[in-house]
Amino acid sequence: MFQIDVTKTEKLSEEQIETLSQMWQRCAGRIILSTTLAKSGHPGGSLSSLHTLLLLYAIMRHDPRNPDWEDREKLVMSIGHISPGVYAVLSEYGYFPEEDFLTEFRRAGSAFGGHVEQGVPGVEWNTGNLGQGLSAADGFALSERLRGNQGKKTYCLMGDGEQQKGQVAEARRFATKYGLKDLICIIDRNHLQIGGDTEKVMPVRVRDEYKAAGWNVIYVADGNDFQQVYKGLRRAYLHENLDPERPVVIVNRTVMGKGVSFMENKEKYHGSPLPEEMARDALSEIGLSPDLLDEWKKKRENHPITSSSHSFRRMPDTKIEPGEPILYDAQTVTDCRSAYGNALKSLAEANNKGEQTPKILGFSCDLEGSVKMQGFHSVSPEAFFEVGIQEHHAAVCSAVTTRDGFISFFSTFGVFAVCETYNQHRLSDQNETNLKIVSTHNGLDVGEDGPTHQCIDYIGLMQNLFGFSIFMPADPNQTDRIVRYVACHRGNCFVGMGRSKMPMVLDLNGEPFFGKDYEFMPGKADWLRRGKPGSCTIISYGATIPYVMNAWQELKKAGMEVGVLNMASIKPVDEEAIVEAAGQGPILTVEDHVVTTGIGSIVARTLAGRGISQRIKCLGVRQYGCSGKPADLYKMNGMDSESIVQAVKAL
Ligand SMILES: Cc1ncc(C[n+]2csc(CCOP(=O)(O)OP(=O)(O)O)c2C)c(N)n1
Repeated sequence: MFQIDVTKTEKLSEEQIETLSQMWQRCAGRIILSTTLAKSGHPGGSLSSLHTLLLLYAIMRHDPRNPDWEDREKLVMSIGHISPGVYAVLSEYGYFPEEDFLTEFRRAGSAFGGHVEQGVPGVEWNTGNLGQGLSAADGFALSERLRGNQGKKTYCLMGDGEQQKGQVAEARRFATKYGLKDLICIIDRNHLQIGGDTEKVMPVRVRDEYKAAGWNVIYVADGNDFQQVYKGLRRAYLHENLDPERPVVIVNRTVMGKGVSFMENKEKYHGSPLPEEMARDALSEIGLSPDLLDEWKKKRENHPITSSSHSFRRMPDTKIEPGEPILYDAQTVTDCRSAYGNALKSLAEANNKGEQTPKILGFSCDLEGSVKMQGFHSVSPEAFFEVGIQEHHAAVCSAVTTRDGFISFFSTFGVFAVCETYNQHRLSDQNETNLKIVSTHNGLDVGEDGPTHQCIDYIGLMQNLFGFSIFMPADPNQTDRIVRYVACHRGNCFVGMGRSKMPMVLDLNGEPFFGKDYEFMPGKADWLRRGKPGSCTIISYGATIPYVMNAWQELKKAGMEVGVLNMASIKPVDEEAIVEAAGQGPILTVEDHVVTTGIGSIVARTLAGRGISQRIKCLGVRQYGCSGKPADLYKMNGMDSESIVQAVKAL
């Protein structure tokens, strides 16, 4: 494999340049072939950044025969659309045969997708949603720093149009604040994006912005010249005449479509392949046979898909000690977020304290006190990250660290943890991360802060993300057990809670329902109260449970013994319990959530899917809330205890 030792090689030799030029020729050919054969794709940026890509893999520590090698350095390809360039170079370095790429690019079921994905060996992070890559690189660089891997680099290749995204600024600041000095970012400054000249679409003073954020800035006047690009990379690697404590950005001035005269400096080729005739001309100009096109066309026609878009890199298994559960007694009245904070602190004590490298990380966005992360912070200061009001960055960065084996908790209010950052979670989910979103302040239960702060669509949104579980504890005891459960079990999950203090859920003997022997099980609902045969069942979760329990009491007084089913595990849901409830009698769902997209619809879908006919009434949020006491807001929406009683009586 072609490698250059930057510590020993001051400048490229003629021979090295010759080798690189030959590699360039083959890769440029693959870029043209793959996009023309697929009749789609992004050749322009692939060609403008090809010199950089070839040199990056020459200086990086990596092993194509073992893409999961623990000691490898990582490169995040923030501009996922230049997949033809990335696949061309990875195959050049021996990660897979060029045939796999050229015959499968953009075909259904193949790993060689239109934007880079981890299914392709050598790809570290799926991208495509511009602006998230630097956050991902920050996350990988942070993991290295936490492991004490001083000097081990993390690289990120970005576009210049991409610099317009606000999240890039968030990631920049984070890298400076947390001293990610081994992070090297390269910007492909071809001055073009889909809409044309970057300065016309939206001017960005790229170098000034990085400088202002405290980064070292290197400018390479010709980013399509191997010697110049190498010098820039070497200087960044060695921090030559640079602040050794700061990350480095290299701005490479390049040419879109470089190497094919009729593609150069044309924004059209950002995302358009060449028609076949022009592709033949391009191959000739590159110095390759134009016949290659027909040869590969034939091979592509006969080639079955052999790569798999789901063969992801292995993720380290981290053993987490659940610690001693905290039991809140029958008289305690507290909020679930305090129980979360206490559980997280106890997890830090059991897993981070005295360890050289912490296992559990915590990320907050200027709401440490409100989301109760202070305990975790005090026990484990090195594992706590105050990201500021930069939720998009926090969501991605925290998720990325989990790919390196950390168990990361990301906590903020529901509107920021879910609504603000939905697309970030979506991409992390596609990257099969292991993020624990613990979100406080959900629902009308937020109260006086009003509708901007009342997240009423957390289930509706999070249930769309295939890899996420959704858990909504009914009280502080259940919160404690759920938090410990999610810390110890792999998978993305959302744990949501309201804001208010609440009483413990008690059994008929007046003891905590989620007592000493309680263990949380996903997909298992809790019968808080069993109803008489033929009676109605109230299905609810989270902040409405105290209201439901009051209603149960009132109904009992009136001689009606209804069932109460707590659905703490919304996804996966306990279908059998729903079926059992429907077998008893009618169902009333009660939730602090938009009434059409929460548990009510899940129950209806479950029963309809099984062909079970039963009456369902759904109580929930029917319009944006307003400022006020949660109890008053519940009353306004017809979901307070009295309304629940009335609804049951009417069923
Ligand atoms: C968040 C987001 N918005 C829009 C797009 C659509 N898009 C794909 S590439 C691109 C332009 C990127 O420009 P640049 O970073 O300069 O890359 P280059 O054109 O040089 O390849 C846009 C707007 C996207 N992928 N992500």
